[in-house]
Amino acid sequence: MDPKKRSSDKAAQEMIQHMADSGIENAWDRLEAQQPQCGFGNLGICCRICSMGPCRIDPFAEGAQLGVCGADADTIVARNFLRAVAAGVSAHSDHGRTVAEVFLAAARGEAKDYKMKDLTKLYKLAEELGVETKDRTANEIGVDVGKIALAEFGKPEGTQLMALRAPKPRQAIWKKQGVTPRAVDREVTESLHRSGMGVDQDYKNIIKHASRVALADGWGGAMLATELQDVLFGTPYPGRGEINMGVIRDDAVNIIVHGHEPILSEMIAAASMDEELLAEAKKVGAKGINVAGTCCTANELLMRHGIPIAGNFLNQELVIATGAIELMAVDVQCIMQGLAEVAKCFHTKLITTADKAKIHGVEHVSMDESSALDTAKKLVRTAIDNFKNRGPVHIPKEKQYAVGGFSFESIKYMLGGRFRASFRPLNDNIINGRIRGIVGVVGCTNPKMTQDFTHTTLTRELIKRDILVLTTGCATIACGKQGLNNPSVSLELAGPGLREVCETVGIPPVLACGSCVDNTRILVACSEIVREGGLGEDLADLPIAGVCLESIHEKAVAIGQYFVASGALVVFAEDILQVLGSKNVCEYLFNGIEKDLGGRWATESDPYKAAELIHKHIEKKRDALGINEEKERKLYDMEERRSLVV
Ligand code: XCC
Ligand code: SF4
Repeated sequence: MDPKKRSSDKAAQEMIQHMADSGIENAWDRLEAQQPQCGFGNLGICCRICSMGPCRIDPFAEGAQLGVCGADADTIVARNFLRAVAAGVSAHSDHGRTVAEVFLAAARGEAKDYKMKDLTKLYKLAEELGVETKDRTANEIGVDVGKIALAEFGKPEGTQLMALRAPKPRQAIWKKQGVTPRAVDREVTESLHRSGMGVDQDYKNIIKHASRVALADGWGGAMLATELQDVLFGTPYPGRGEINMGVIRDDAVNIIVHGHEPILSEMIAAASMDEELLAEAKKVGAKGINVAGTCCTANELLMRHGIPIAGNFLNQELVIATGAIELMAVDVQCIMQGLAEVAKCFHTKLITTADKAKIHGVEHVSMDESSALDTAKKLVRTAIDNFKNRGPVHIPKEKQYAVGGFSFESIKYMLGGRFRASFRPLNDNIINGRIRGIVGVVGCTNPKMTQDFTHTTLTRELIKRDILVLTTGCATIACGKQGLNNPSVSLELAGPGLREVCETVGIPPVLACGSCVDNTRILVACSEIVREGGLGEDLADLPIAGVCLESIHEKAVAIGQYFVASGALVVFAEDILQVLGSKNVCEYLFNGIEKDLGGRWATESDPYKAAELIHKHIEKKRDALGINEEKERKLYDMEERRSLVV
C-alpha cells in the first residue's frame, strides 16, 4: 500500500496512511480485495439480461462467440453501453425532476422554505418556454414554468424544449438522424426495452438510441435541473472558497453534506447560520458550525455560497476518518455503502435523507420539502449534540483557495460587462488564436487510478497549450485541490495567449462550472459561441472537446454520449468505457458515428497523450474554420514564458 500511488492529493495521502495505521478499510483496500476483476465485464462482453444466461463471449475467439440466444459481441457490448447511458440519464434526470417538483411547490407556496432567488433568470426562462409574464406575479409565472418543466420528463408527445437552444443546423442533424429527444421517461423506458432479450440486435441502431436517450439528459433533464436550481437558489457568480480536508475545523461542529441535490444542502447551509443553533453550538464548547461538502453537492454550495469543499468522491471515507465530523448527511448518487463501516469507527453520525436512497443499518431522516428547514435544523442539532462524543482527531492541513461560480451567465458577464454581456471577446480571442479552443475536463475519481492525477495533469497540459479549460463534477474538485482554480497559481501555468486574455478579463484559465448536471452550462455556452458568429454554424465546427480520464459512474458515460451526439470529440480512459470487446462497436463509436453526428469518442488513459490528441483535434477544427494563422505555433516552456512577461 503506497499512499502516493493511491492519490496525488497530499491530504488524501495523509489520510490513507492514517486509515491504514488505524486498520480501517477504504475503497482502495476493497479494490485490492476484488482482484482480479472480471475481464469479460471490463470488455463489455458479458450479458446477464435474461435467464438463459449469464453468457459471455470469448475475447480470444477460442471459446463461445455467441450467447445462448445467438447474440454476438457487437449486440452485447452495444446493449451494455445503452443500459449504462440510460442509467446515467435516469440519475441526472431524476435529480432534475426532484428539483422541478420542489420548484413547483415553492412557486405554489407549498414549500415555504424555498423561494425563487433569481427572478431575472425566471423571466428569461418563462419567455423561452412561452409563459406569459405581463402583469403576473413571480409565483404565478413560476407555477407555469414549473408545470412545463415537470412535463418534460413524462409528456406523451413532442420533443425536449431545451433542445431548441442548440444551433439550428445541430437540430437539423438530430432530426435527420431521428435522435431528437422526446420525454426523458420515454427515452429511458425505450432504452431498457430495446436492450432487453430479443429486441434491438443491430449495434448501430442500439447506439443510435444511446444518442437519443443521452440527448434527453443533456438537452433535457440535466439542463432543466441546472436552470431551475439557478432560479431557486441563485445563478452562480464567481466567488472565493476553499477546497480540501484542511477546511475541516478542530474547534467547530463539522457537518458534511454529501451527494447531489441542493434541495438538502441548501437547507443545511441555511440552518447552520441560525442564531439559536449557533448559540447551542457555543454551549457545547464549539466555536461555530462548519458545513463543508463532498462530491457534486459540494460544487453546488461553493458555486452559490462559497461554502468550502472537503473533497471529491474518493475523499468521502477519508473525511470521516479525521474523527472530526459530527454528522454526514447524504442524499442521492455516489454515496459509498462503505461509509457506514467507517462511521462506526468514529462518533460520526451518518444520516440518509432521500427516501429513494437508504443504507441498511443507517439512520434515515426523511427530507420533505414542506418542512425542509425544520428537518435541516433537526440534523444540525443532532450534530451539535454529538460534538461531546468526539475522540482524537487527525485533520490534514492541506487546503487551497479556489474561485468557483462560472455559470454561463457569469462568464458572459465577465467577458462583456453587465450592459453588453456577450461572448464576442471570447470568440475574437479564439479567432485571433490567443485561445486555441475550449475543453471540458469532467468526471469523477476512481481507485483504479491515482486519485486526481489525470484530471490535474491533463488540465495543466491543456492550459499550457493556450486551451481554456472548463471543469465540472469531481474533476473540478481535483483541480481545485491542486490550486488550479486559484488564479495566482494557474495563471503562471497558462500559455501566453490564454494568460493574457484571462488577466485582462480577470478569470482563471480553469473555470469551475459546477456539478455534473452543470455540464449543460457548457452546451449552452458552446451554442452561444456559435450564435455569436465567426466560428462556424454548428457545435461540431467549434474547436472544442470533452475529456474524462477518471470516472466511476454511468452518469459520466451518459454525459460523454450527449457531448458526442452534440458534435464534440470526447476522450475517455480505456477502462471506463467498457466497450473494447466489440471491434465493430469501437469502430463505430471512435469513427463512424462522426459522419452521422459530427462528434466521436476516443480512448486514451495517459494525460499527456490525451492533451496531445485533443490539441491536434482542436487545431484541425481551427484549420477547417480557416482561422489558423500561417506562422508556426510554438509551445513555450516556463523560462521562455517568464521572459514574455514584463
Ligand atoms: Fe459522482 Fe457527482 Fe462522478 Fe463525482 S463527478 S463521482 S458522478 S459526484 Ni459527477
Ligand atoms: Fe445470454 Fe442472450 Fe440471454 Fe444475454 S440475452 S443472457 S446473450 S441468452
